[in-house]
Amino acid sequence: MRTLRHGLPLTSLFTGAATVGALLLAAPGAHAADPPLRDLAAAQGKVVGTAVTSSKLSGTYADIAGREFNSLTPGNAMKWESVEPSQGSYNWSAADRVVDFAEAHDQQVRGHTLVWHSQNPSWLTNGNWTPDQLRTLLHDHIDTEVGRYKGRLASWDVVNEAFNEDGTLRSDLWSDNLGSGYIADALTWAHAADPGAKLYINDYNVEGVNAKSDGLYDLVRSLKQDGVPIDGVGLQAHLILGQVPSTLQQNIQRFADLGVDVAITELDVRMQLPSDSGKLTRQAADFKSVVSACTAVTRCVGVTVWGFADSDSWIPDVFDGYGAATPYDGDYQPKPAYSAIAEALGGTGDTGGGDGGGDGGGGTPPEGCTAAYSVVNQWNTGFTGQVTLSCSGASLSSWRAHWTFGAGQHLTQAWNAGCSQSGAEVSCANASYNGTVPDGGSVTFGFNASWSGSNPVPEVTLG
Ligand code: G2I
Repeated sequence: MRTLRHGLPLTSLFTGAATVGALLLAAPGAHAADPPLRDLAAAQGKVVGTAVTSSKLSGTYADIAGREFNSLTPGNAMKWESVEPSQGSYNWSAADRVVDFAEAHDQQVRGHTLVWHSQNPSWLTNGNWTPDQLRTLLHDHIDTEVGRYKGRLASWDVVNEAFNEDGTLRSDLWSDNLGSGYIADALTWAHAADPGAKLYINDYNVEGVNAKSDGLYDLVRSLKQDGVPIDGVGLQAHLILGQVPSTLQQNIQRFADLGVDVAITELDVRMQLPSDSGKLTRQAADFKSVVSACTAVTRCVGVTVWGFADSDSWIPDVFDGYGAATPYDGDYQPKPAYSAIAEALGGTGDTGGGDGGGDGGGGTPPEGCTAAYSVVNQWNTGFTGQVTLSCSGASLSSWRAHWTFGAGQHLTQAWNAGCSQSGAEVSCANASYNGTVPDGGSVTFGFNASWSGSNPVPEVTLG
């Protein structure tokens, strides 16, 4: 089955439950390290997403993006200047890559963004258009882009950053030429192009109750009253260390009470560099309070971070002397903020020593220990599998499991084990926290893989 566009992938809910169940079965003394964030989030009925840079989707960056998140937002790839750099000439390659990657990893996509004052192509901003021409250009842009991805995106940030800090409408290309009605028009056109996508209006500095969020609130209320297709409000949440608004949850709740969903769409928490352990601890608390504010409100669908690693963040380029704003450092090691997100999503905050690789093992496996491979869920291009190691009358202290994929299947991610694939041969070793399979106990690890044609079940050998 495929990702449900309006909710969570059922597969994630299922694998989340399965993973947690497996951890409960772990050996006494092994600490209950958390499963990936996406499994924790799915078990809460929430989305945990990240903005991604399309060109970076390989290697460790791709491994983390696929393993930890159940939603992706293209950071730049779907903006007008990216998709139509010269008039009538489209380049979808970066955007397609994100959408393809998401589908291969059973992730939602949040489209970003259709109408904005920034990152528009110069042919558009330098043109001398009449209002009618501009309206047609905007309509055609929305129709073309939303239509291209019809049925594949969960949501769209249709209108981005439409407000001034005092809650009045921003003066820009759109409002200056088309009046305030451009917002309702954009939503209506997007809905016509993909009636299934959830349509959002998205802004920054609207996380707490303030003049700007009041302006947004009034607009959303009147759009709802007028029957304009608006489904949600995006609170970007580009925050400063120690400055999570105290009214965040109250603000989320008041939008929810208008009958729209709320998403935290671009969370980061910047600090003055260099970072130190005190700042990282404070940052973790900030991440935790934002995610907790979302989990506390039913209609808050989830939280997306604006880049998961400090090396992929916009902050140092724009705020001189600031950075370290994301949950992973520049070497892709999880920071305290990562554990804090896990905790807010119901986990223990124990990362189990990081990136999940096992550390060897081997030897002849004792008789009495067996491995059972099963396909937990399968969709048109991929599947989730799991392997359960069980011992009876014997035990394992560090283990490896091997199999051969018989029909071109290819591993894309694994959890609760470190796995690699060479040709058709897959080899998995225990993570740091689940190397022991006690007498009478079991350990389960899981993986996602691609398939086509057929997906036969291989035999797994231990040792
Ligand atoms: O500015 C932060 C975010 C605020 N809310 C809307 C988001 O769409 C916005 O994202 C950022 C991207 O993360 C940056 O990557 O938007 C920036 C532009 O406002 C993006 O920066 C631009 C650089 O300024 C350009 O020099 C660069 O060519 O990214 C471009 C593509 O890499």
